[in-house]
Amino acid sequence: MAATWLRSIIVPVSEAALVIECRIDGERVSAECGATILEAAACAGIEIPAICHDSRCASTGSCRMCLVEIQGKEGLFTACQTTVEDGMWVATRNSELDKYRETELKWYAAHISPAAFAAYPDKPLHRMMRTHGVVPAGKAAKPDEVDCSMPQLRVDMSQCIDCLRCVNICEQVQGESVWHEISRGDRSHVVPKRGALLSEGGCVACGACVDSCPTSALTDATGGQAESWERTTCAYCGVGCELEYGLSSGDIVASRPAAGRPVAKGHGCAKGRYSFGFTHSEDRILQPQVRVGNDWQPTSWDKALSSAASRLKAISKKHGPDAIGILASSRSTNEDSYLAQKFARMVIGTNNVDCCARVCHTPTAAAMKAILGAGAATNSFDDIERASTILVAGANPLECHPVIGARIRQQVLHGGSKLIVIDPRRTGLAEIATVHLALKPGTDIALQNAIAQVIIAQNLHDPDFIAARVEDFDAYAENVSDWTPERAAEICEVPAEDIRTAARIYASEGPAYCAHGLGITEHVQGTEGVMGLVNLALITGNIGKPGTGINPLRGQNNVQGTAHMGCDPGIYAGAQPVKEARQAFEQAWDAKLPKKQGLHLMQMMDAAAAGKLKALVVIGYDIAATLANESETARALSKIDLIIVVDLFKTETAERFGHILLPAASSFEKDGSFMNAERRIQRVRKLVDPPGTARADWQIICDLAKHMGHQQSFTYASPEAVWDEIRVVWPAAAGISYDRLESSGLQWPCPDVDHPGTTILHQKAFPHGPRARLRPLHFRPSPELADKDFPILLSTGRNLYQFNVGTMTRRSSLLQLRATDRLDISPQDAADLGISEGETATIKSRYGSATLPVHIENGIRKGRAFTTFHDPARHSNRVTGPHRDRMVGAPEYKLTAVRIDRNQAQPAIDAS
Ligand SMILES: Nc1nc2c(c(=O)[nH]1)N[C@H]1C(S)=C(S)[C@@H](COP(=O)(O)OP(=O)(O)OC[C@H]3O[C@@H](n4cnc5c(=O)[nH]c(N)nc54)[C@H](O)[C@@H]3O)O[C@H]1N2
Ligand SMILES: Nc1nc2c(c(=O)[nH]1)N[C@H]1C(S)=C(S)[C@@H](COP(=O)(O)OP(=O)(O)OC[C@H]3O[C@@H](n4cnc5c(=O)[nH]c(N)nc54)[C@H](O)[C@@H]3O)O[C@H]1N2
Ligand SMILES: [Mo]
Repeated sequence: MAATWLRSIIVPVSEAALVIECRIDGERVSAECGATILEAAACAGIEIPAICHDSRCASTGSCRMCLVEIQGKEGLFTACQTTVEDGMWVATRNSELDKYRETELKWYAAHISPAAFAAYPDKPLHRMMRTHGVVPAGKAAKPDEVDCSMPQLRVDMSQCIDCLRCVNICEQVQGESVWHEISRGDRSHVVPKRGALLSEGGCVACGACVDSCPTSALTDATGGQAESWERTTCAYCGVGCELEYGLSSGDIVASRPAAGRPVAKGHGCAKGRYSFGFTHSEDRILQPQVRVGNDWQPTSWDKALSSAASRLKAISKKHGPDAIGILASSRSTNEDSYLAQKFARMVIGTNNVDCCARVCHTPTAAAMKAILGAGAATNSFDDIERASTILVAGANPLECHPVIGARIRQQVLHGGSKLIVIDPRRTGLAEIATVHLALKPGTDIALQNAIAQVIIAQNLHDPDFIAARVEDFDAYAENVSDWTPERAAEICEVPAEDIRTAARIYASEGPAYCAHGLGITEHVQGTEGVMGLVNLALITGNIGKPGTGINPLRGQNNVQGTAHMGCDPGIYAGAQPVKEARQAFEQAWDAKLPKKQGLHLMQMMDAAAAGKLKALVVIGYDIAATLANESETARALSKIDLIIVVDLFKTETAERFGHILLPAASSFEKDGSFMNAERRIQRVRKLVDPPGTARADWQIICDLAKHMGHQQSFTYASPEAVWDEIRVVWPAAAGISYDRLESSGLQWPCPDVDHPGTTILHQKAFPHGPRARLRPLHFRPSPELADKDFPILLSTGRNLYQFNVGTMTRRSSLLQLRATDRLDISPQDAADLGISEGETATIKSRYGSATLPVHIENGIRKGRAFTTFHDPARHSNRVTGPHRDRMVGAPEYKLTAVRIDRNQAQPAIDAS
């Protein structure tokens, strides 16, 4: 059974369709079968006062404010807990109930100070008091009684009425259980666990308790009073949460989760809730700039665009169009990205176009396309709650996709699902896993082969599914037959018995949902690692059904969309191969399009290093800071004659290597759409004007195209006009109109306007036919080996509070929660190296070095280390190396052999 938070929303469609009729306060009300009186009344616009109730949590009925009368039944009933029945007559008000509520409200009002009442007029209890004419009569806290230990949350327990909504939502939605109820004197109190301060209680700044709290006991510490609220899609990761942003005087001042939306279901995370401040950061680029010597000079749009256009034309004339590359931004909209690849192909005349998907999930797209025929998640996030087993491979959703992490955790803790985690580190989900396979980095193929060996040897595969939907099973079975768990155990450094247990659970306790991340893809066998997961799903029948599938947790807000729009050298919009769809696009765009195979991002870097790439347009992507092997990237970039950067900020790439800088609008400052990790297209809405003269990417691309002589094909009235062109060239999105997106997102394929969208792919067949062909895989270790000079295997990734190179999150209060990158090492290595917590150490690889503060982490094994790349000043990528996925070129960020040296300059800090 799904957690309460999700249960109400993820009901089977057939049940939800049953409608009953009742009367509430004399009004005829239709409600869904199973709805409570409170919900039925709310549908009819009748508000029943309720203080302890939050629809995301189980109802406790403890405040008893929502008591109602039911005709023909003795006594009073809590509306939040009583299910409405067909023909039921309910009275929510009468003089007795009104009087009772007023008395109760007065009791609550005795805790509310007049100042707090005035300062937070929208808090539910305050609104209720105003409606019922009850005045505040409590005391305000003394300043030292207010807990501001978390920079995002203000805790003033003088205003707490012990409704326990914070306790419930933290436990039942976020799953962190930070808040606890204790008895003190004659009253119970709510306190953070472990310490007196919230920051000591494990708070992750998701803001759910603030959102739920009916008084001003818990409020946002940052931001201000909103005059209005607007809904849009979050600017950070590929989950695609919808949030509402509070606006005041043309600025964003607050944020809250949007209630009842399909992805986040009323939840959010630290970044969506508290990291919007970058929009009005003082160092936003407000005007185009050109480099003159070592300096940057502001210039007009016209001059900057004219200069960019004439220099691009000159380079193309002299060196040919393939001396130019375009990198699109996965932070931009589908509309922006569609135009970026149209610009590359039609205006420049090259297929050299790519985006950051190259470095994260292009291996996924390639592997899934090769076997299943579509390079995107097979299922939906709602399948998490339908799964009996969840396999999380090389992903850390509690930090990188926090709302999905929270849903997985709820499903495991309260929904009864088993959890298998494959990750070298003990991540938050690994802590609650049924089995945690803490493998040696880079050995997933060996592990997957052993899991398959157990499944087949123990006859746990699905013969019916294999017969109907799978090809080449015998060759596959033959290939894994000698991959005994004992053989893999030695390579992967995990117990053979755990491999057997994981295999048994995945194969026999289905439906099994697989979510994977960069721990699989960012390796020399990255594409094969995803193929390995697809193989396992196919032999166990975990494809094309509810609660199953292969579901990449895509990285940036629109990385799925940007690549799918054709920002990849091999495909046009709709992931249609250049080889097959060129003529169709030539017709649609009325232009001759390049045939030559384009360069992908890493090949562009190679071409630049060889002096062959002469110009690069970089839209919203800080390659200088984020590509692996930073010194090689620098060498390549410094050889490019013209680098045009389109960004919100002067990134490392712009600062060190750029020639023209064009100021872009953020997603809060433009209209458009994003595509999330489950193929859902959602609207992005302009909330505020861009600062200075900044423009939306789609406008910048059109302006540049016009300066290059392409007036007609780059004239659009709005992003909607661009989207309507996309719907024409990409038939699977034809049914997704902006009008339909107004109410809710839609998952492609959605070929016509009456189509509901597709939640599960491959239910009856694959795009290429009824069967998918298994891929036998051979484990070939990375050339990046540990030896006596470089004995520790470093992996790099992320933490909850910062996003990628921190360009946006470092310009928010989240910086206070994680100011810099740190090097996590095992207690054993710390002892061997004589390094204490907080000391700085130098990590040195065969490619470069970086200096970082050390954190001793119990979840890391001896011989392994982990760091992030969120602080550009730390240059973590000086350490990462040159190896790439053998099929699509993604860098091997997840494995570098290093030496760690205690920094001699720093005196040791006594860790005790
Ligand atoms: N807070 C936050 N959220 C983010 C981002 C961010 O920077 N910060 N970035 C976004 C982006 S662009 C992306 S692509 C996603 C990435 O999301 P994830 O893929 O979840 O993130 P990572 O931390 O890079 O790596 C995931 C896990 O892979 C494990 N791992 C390392 N090596 C191996 C291995 O050999 N095998 C296996 N099985 N596991 C291994 C690591 O220990 C780590 O826990 O996150 C997105 N969301
Ligand atoms: N060591 C190590 N390095 C890694 C990784 C790793 O795991 N380890 N992961 C890699 C991965 S998966 C990724 S995706 C990359 C991420 O690398 P980047 O994509 O460079 O990271 P972001 O910080 O997300 O930067 C996005 C840029 O887009 C800009 N921006 C935001 N919105 C818009 C917009 O609407 N328009 C325009 N024009 N610009 C906008 C921001 O200001 C910012 O400069 O890092 C990679 N680097
Ligand atoms: Mo990414």
